[in-house]
Amino acid sequence: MSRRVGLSDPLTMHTSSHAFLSVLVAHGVDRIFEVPGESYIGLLDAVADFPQIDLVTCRHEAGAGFMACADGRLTRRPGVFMVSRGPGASNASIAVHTAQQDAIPLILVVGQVPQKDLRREAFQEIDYRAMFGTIAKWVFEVTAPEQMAEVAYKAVRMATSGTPGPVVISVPEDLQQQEVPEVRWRALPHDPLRASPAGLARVRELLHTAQRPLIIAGGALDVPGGREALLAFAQAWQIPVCVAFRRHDLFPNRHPLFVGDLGLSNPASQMAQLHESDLVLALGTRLDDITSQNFTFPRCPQPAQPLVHCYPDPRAVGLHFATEVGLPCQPKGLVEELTPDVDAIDPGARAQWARQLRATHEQIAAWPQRGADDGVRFFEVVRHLRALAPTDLRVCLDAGTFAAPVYRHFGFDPPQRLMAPLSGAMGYGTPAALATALREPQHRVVCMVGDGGFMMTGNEMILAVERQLPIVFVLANNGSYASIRIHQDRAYPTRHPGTDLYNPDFAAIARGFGMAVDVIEHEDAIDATLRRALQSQGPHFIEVKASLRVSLPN
Ligand SMILES: Cc1ncc(C[n+]2csc(CCOP(=O)(O)OP(=O)(O)O)c2C)c(N)n1
Repeated sequence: MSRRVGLSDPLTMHTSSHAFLSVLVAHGVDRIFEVPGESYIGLLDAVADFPQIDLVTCRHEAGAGFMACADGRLTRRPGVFMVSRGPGASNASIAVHTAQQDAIPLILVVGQVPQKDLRREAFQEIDYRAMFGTIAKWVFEVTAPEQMAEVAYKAVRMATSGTPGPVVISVPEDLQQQEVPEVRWRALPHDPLRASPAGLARVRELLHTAQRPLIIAGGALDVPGGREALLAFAQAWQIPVCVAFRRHDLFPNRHPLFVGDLGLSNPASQMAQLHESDLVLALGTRLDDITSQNFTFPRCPQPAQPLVHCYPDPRAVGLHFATEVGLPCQPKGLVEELTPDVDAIDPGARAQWARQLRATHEQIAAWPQRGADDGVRFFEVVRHLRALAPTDLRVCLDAGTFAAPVYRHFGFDPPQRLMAPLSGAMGYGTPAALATALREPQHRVVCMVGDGGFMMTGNEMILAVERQLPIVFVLANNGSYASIRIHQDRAYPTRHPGTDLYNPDFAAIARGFGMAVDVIEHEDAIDATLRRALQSQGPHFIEVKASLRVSLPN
């Protein structure tokens, strides 16, 4: 029978919370984001006994969750965040959804009402299995203190295996501080999933005969060495590469074989060309609706050309599309095995196909010329940033139309990185930048956010001041939820209720936070301001008085 540990017990006591945290630490967890709540002060108290855990106190559970999402994406270990029951968990749900859509390993720990009150609709009670049932990979409510170590172990395993994703652990407050036996559990990394010899042989055959092959590169290639392996493979076989939705940083965008991204606004003429492909190699992508252009490319369910689909989760391979070869394995290992020592084909044969796709991409990616008289054209800010960008820049984006020029024109070249939510969640950008700067202090981080998204989680920016993180925050202030206004202008052109924004003095807010601040009101100030900000030792906030008209349809 377990015993509750009280305040007078010696600190050496090993509690259920210690057991839980020990297992997380053994699996590499070294940072936890949190907004405190009385429902989990037992767990929170135990964190103080783990000096190797950096406890990051946040201002809103969505902010904490987005930070954990970004951290999980960068480390490929579960990002961990802790929140209070009911209201805290409700605020946290946006991050659970983002982790699911973005395939990010994430562990959300929620304090729960005491066991004796469960299912009596006690104060702030929620049944988390029902609440998160469809957006989390696994939801578990602890029923005995001895389970805590096992639960932590399974949470790591569930979050990181197959398609990575979110796990939710609910811990009743009376189960957090019981004495339990010490645990020393750690699973060593599993063997990577490999393709079968028959599968490899079949793909080689297809590679040799195809005349217009195309690679669609997805997030499962975002592993150490994944980008290099993809580049070597594409070059050896002379295959053009398209990146999946918001995965621009997987392949050097300046490379002649880079032919664009599959996103929200691919022109019909470009898609018509891509449909001409006679072999599609979908490597490390789940072929989601946006990447597959609403399940039209490849054609669903029977593609017009042979489809090779490789993803390290058997449930995702060929889920929507009939495959010629389905490979439930690591795409990095696959392309390594398929990359011969010498060039495999005569580059001349496929050059015409690649040149044609590349020319179309270059047209689409050319910087726009559109004029505007109602403020700074935000694409000019993006263009200057591109010119000044360090080779290892991290660009963290919120959701909004201000980000469109980044996706379309910026042109990432690894090791530059793009951190953007596949879920399209507003409020992601600022917390993601903070988590990125904490995890990768050696790299320069720029956050771009709209006036709408900034008012959702911009408050988390105080962490950059507290820890002196040299992040450049660029706020596009166009006085509107412009992305939605664009939709209104197309569907209901005569009016646009609900999308105008009455804004505060953002510069004054940032100054109040204790940051260096600049306001860009004219385009001739962009270059000097960005240069100054990129040199800054601490956080730097730039408000751009942005044109609204330039983003709206003509
Ligand atoms: C949390 C959340 N709420 C609502 C939306 C729908 N939405 C997508 S973009 C957008 C407007 C973004 O406005 P802003 O941040 O000002 O950027 P802009 O589009 O003006 O550049 C909205 C409301 C969303 N994606 N996420």
